[in-house]
Parts: sequence; C-alpha cells; structure tokens
Amino acid sequence: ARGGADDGIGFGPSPSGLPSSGRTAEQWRDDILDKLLYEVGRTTQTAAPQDWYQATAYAVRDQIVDGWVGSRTRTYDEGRKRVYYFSVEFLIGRLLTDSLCNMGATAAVRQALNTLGVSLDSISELEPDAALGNGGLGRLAACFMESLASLSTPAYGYGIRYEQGLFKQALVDGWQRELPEDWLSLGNPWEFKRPDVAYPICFGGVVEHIGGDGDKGRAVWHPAERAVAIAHDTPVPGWRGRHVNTLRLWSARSLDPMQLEAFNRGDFVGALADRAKIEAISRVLYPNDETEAGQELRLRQEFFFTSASLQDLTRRHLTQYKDFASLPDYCAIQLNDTHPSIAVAELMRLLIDEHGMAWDEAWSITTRTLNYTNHTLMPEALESWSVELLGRVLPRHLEIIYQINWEHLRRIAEHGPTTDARNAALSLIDEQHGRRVRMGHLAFLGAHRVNGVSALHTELMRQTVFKELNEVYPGKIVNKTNGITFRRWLFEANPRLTALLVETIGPAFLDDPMRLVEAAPFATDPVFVERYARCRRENKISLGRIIRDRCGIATDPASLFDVQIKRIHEYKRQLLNVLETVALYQAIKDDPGQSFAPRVKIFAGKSAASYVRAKLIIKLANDVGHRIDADPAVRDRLKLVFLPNYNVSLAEDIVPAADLSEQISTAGMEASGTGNMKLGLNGAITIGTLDGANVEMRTNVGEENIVIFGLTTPEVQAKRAAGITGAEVVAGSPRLARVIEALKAGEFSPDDKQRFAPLLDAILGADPFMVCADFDSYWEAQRRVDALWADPAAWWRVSILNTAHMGWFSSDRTIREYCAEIWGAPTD
Ligand code: B1H
Repeated sequence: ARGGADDGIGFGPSPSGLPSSGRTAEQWRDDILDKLLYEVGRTTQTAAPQDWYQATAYAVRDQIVDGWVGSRTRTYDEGRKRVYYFSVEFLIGRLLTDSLCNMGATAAVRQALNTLGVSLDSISELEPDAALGNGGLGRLAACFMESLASLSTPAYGYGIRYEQGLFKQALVDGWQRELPEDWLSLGNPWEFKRPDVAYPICFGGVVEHIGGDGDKGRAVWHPAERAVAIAHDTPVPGWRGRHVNTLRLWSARSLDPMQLEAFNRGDFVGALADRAKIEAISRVLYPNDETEAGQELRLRQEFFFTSASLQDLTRRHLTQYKDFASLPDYCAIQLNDTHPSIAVAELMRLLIDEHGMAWDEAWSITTRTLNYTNHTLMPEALESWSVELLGRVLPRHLEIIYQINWEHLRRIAEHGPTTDARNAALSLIDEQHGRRVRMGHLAFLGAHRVNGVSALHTELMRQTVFKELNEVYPGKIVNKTNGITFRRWLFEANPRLTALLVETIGPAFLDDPMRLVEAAPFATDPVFVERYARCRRENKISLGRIIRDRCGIATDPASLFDVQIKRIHEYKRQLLNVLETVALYQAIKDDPGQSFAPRVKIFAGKSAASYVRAKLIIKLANDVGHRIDADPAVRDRLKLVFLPNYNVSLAEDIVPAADLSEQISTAGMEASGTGNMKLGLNGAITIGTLDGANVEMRTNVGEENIVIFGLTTPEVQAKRAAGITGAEVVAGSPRLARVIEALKAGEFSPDDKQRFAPLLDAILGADPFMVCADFDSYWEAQRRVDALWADPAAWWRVSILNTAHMGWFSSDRTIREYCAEIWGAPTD
C-alpha cells in the first residue's frame, strides 16, 4: 500500500537509483537562497560553508513540516493508537543526509547546490553528530524512530536534550582523552523549541496522606524543589517522507530565573547555585555504557524526562479522549531499558494523587500501558537505587514502590507455599546489598510485556535475572530481535552498492528489504561479482583517505579490511583481537613465506572515562599498531589502525568498506549487537561467536557463509564453574604463550614494560571473559578467513550472500513485531 497521492511527492527514478521527490533543482535553489537570506541573514557573497549548511537544512525542514502536520492530523482524526518510546539515549548522528534520503531529495539538492558552487558532501560534513547516546542501545532507539515513521506508526520518542552529547575522543600518544562535545554551539536547525510545552518536575520534600484507603490511598506531595521541563521537537520523516513523527527532548530550567526570595535577601550566589543544580539535569549525557552510574544526578535525569513525558502524554490523551480508562487502548509506552522505569511509580502517582483514581484501577491501567525492553544481563549494568537515595529524592515514589511490592508478594503467598529464598529473589527490594530497589523487577511488574533483544538473550533472561518472575508470570517475556534501518545503513552509507542493487534486481527492495534475497543468484555471476567488488574497493579507497588523514597510515585497498568497531569493553574482547594480531605478527616474522591474507585491522570505539582496563586496551592496540608499522618486514602484510572518535558518522564511512566483521564477544554476554547487522548488510563476512543476534545471522545467511568459533554459552558456564585459570590454558597453547611472553617482556611498550600487566593479570587469572580459552579457536577461525580470501570467487560469493540474506534484520521487521505483538499499534 505504498505510494499514493497523499504524500505530495511524486517519487520517480533518478540517476542514483534512489527515488526522487518531484521538486526540481530550480525549486530547491530558490528555497535555499530564500533561507540563506531570511533565516541565516547572509547573501551568496557573504555566505560561509556553515551558512550554506544552515540554509539547506532549513529548506529541507520546510518540506518535512508539511508531512508533519498532516501526520498529526491523521492520527488525531482517525483516533490512531500512539506509541511512546522512552529512552535516556538517542544516538542519531547527522540529519541532513538522512532527511534528504527519506524525502527523495538528495539528487535535486545536490544539483541545486552545484549551480551555486557549493558541494553537498562538504556542507553535510559540517553538521555535528547528535551523539545523545553511548552505543547500541541509543542507536537502536534512533533506528526505531526512523522505522516507526517509515511504517506510518504514530509515535513520539521522549528523551533528554543534553547540551553536551557523548564526549569527543582524542588519542594522545595512544591514550584516550575525553573532550567536551558542544554539538549545539552553532545552533540546531532541526529542532523547534516549545516554550509553551512545559511541565513542573518535583524532587524531595515530604508526603502528606489524605483521605482513606490506607496505604493505597491518595497523597499530597510537598516537594522541596521544582524544575521545569521544556519541550524541543525534532521532526522524524520516514522513508519517502509520507509520515513524520516527533522526537521530543526535554531541557531543564529552574522555575523562576533566580529564586527571588534568596535574591532579595542578598544571597545571589545561593540563588544561582540552586538554578545551576536544576539546569545540570540536562547538561550532559552520562558516558557509561553498560555500567551503572548510581549517582543522584542520574536518578534526577531519569525521573525528569520520565515525569515530563508522562505528564505530556496523559494530557494529550485526556484532551482527546476525556478519561483515563481508555489510556491502554490509545497509547503504548515502551521503556528502553530500566532507565525510565520510575515510570511505573510515576504513572501510578499521576493517576492516584493528581487525578483521584483508585489504586486497583490505576494499577490495571499502568500495567496495560507500559512495556519494558531489557538490553543486558551484566550485573554491573542492572540498575538499582538505594532506598535511602530514592526516599530522599522521590519520597512519594518510594512509598508507591513499597506498596506495589507488598501487593506483589501477597499475591504470590496466596498462590501457594513459598520459601524465604524465593521471596527474596522475587522482591523489588534487594536486602543483600544494603536495601536497594531493583529497577528491572519494578519494570517487569509494571509492564504488559517484557522483551529481550535476540533469541538467545531472551532465553537467558528467562533462565537467569528474571527466572523467578518468569515462573510467576509465564508468557510475559517475549523476544524481539533487534534490527537496523536500511535507509541510513545501506542507502545513505553505501550509495554505490545501493545503485548497483537497484540496477541488478530493481528498486523493490528499497521498500521491502526481504527482496534483497533476489541478489543471491548473482553471487556467482562474474559480471555482478566484479561490480560488487569494485564498489567495495572504491569504499575502501575512501576510507583509506580518512585513515591516512587521521592516523597518518597508508593502506592498500587490496588488503583485507578487518573491522572491530564498537564501545571498548572487556566482554566485547578487543583484547582477543589484539592478541591474535600479535600472534600473526610473530608468525609473519618467523616465516615470511606463509600465505596469510594481507590485512588492515581497523579498530574504533570509545571507553567510558573511568574504565581503566578498557583505556589500557586502547593503549595496547595503539602500541601494537605503532610497533608493526615501524617494522618494514611486515608493513605491507599487516597493519593495525585505531581510528579516533568513533561515532555514527565514522561508522557510516567504515561499514561500507569492511571485508571482515569482528563480533567476538564472550558467548552469553552481548545481548544482541547491531553493528553485526550493519556490517553484514554491506557484505562484510562475520567472524564471531554464537552470541546475541550472531546466532540468528547464522540461521539467515547459512552456516557456510559465516565464520563461527569459540565456546558456546553453556560451555562458558561450564568452564566458569570448573574454575580453570587463564594461566592453565596458556600452558597448553604455545602460540598464546609466546604472545603473552612478548607482552610481559615489554616488546610493545619498551618505555614502560609493566604497562600491560593489569590486562595480563586479568586474563591469566580467572579470565572471566574467556580470552585465553577462546584464543586457539579464534586463531584457527582467522586462518579459515585467510583461506577464503585466497579464493576470490568464494570470498565474493559469501560476501554477496550476506547482503542478500540480511533483509530480516531490517528494523522495519522488528517494529512490525512490536506493533503486532506488544503495542497493538497500527502500521501504514
Ligand atoms: C546495551 C546497554 C546499556 N545493553 C546501561 N545495555 C547504560 C546499559 O548508561 N547506561 O547506564 C547504557 C547502555 N546497552 C546494548 O544494547 C547491548 O550491549 C547490545 O548487545 C544491544 O545490541 C544494544 C541494543 O539492544
């Protein structure tokens, strides 16, 4: 049911192979000149590249706004159910190229700018990445927003308008340094500030109980502090610009510019300090990935955006539908991990205290409206708040949580005998670690559905963290395997391959990703193979320029580009990859005659600022890279480069140029992964463990088209239980032993021979991430990769089949599943 008169855009074929809107280059030229003069206040004579970027963005935005208004009207008039995606992170990246792609305007705008002597590519690069997220979780939220719009599902993304996004990473002598990210310093042409859309957000104070109903009754909260949340809206156009949703991000302001009373008393500094404390809420993104910060400011951030969003959507619902009983029929809320899980208590509070509803009805509405996605089982990432902190910052919410827990444990007791141990596992309160509220448990109880993000991860949720809750609420946990938007990760990131595919199998796959499978028969067609390989080569030349500019290292596009790009984490095992690089270096030096594939190992990724071991892994990769680069004996056969400041835009440059995709986490630890899908879609062959969505990638592409190695999840569990140390493993692996020896001897850190001792101690001891245990298997898998590389026909067949079989990993498929099985929300 795609196409039709209502979109106002007559998409037809264009030279790039992508559809184009009906707007001509002349029309765009007029629009851009108009914006340059009246929005930016510059003329063609005075315009700097930044001004051209702004003018172009404003011109494109105008076209988006028409669809935005139309989408909102349709949602309202037709009484369509709305989806609300609550996420403390949205890792968006740049919006100009994305908007142009979805509006079908790339070719015409490029041409319009050309006639003005301006290059679209160079002004696009002036746009700073909106980096309001850390990694996969935040990027997933951005892909989902794009797919929701592309499927015409009415949706709002709700989050925080951080003034500073994820820090910029610099490498100083191979060490990570964090620099502030001022993405808003030159303005943001995509957002609309809504000073009139503002809600009070309260903290602290005391609670007064009014009326009857005991602990389930109504209360009045007398807060000690009040902030104001102000909305900033960014339109999110879907593919072909037909439907446009809203990303609404909140910024914090103090209630009155300066607390007047203190000001009048003469306490200027005190008044300003209170203001600064409130405005700090939306100042900066916490740079942790999969580690809990546990600080008061983080709790305030989480409550701030959750409360504002709930106030906003309940007001919208009440305005349209007049009462709350129908809330679950017209509104589905998704909690992206536990970060917004205070929503369970806040929605209860709004319904009971602010709107006078009885507890039981409020609970029924809450648990039919909220849903929760879990993204990790790693203990250090499972959020919990101490009762002391929660009671101080959100006293009324702590009461509500206690009451929810009481009702929950009472219901369990009614359903038959139970034990203390079982009750302790089921309780919202963890008594083992000094009385803490388990936010995952709270989200679970408050949700209609709880989902994991890959088949394996969901099964592990049932067996581990939510084992007891799953027994009490069987069927509540469902799986929704992650996906990625093909618009950004294929059409925009890889225009060469996209054009080739359109030419070869026609444009149908642009709207139906499963039709990529029609490329499969061409995997053995010499003409197609040659053209596919040429796309890759050109992408590698482009990436080679970036590597040369940023790392000062020349690369040969004939080498195998072996890529590991993601946050730096011990469980993701960049260390395993570096150790294998050292082993390969030693093997090449031993016997230069051996036929290893010439490789460029490409790393990129940030470490949390406080994650000492991860930062040391970055330093090790850099030290190994420099050593190899300085050695003429291997220089043309092996290189290791570490590209600084990994972000969405750099990913868009690396992904289309990758031959090999490293997805080598310890089995059972990567909930899904999404980089694996981006790289596979662009034809990189995966070397990986049976972890996260790699498992489903193997099913989709076939075992013969993926290189799997290493311990499986049950084997990891068994090894761990057996308590075998890394040192024992090394004793049985001469190759690994030699690598360890070289590192111990300081071969890669002659200036500080002990530098890497902490890394070695960790893997030689308990080796929790099985780096030693998986080393030989990984080495052997890499040699299978070498053998495949030596047979170009076989290599390209596998590569093309990866592209052809990745359709299922479109986030459109994921979102359709959420709509049908969790949200009851419409598509199209
Ligand atoms: C994922 C996180 C995460 N899982 C806590 N958990 C954070 C947890 O700031 N924090 O406190 C930030 C992030 N991120 C990732 O989610 C998984 O590791 C990936 O495997 C998965 O693909 C991704 C999206 O589901």
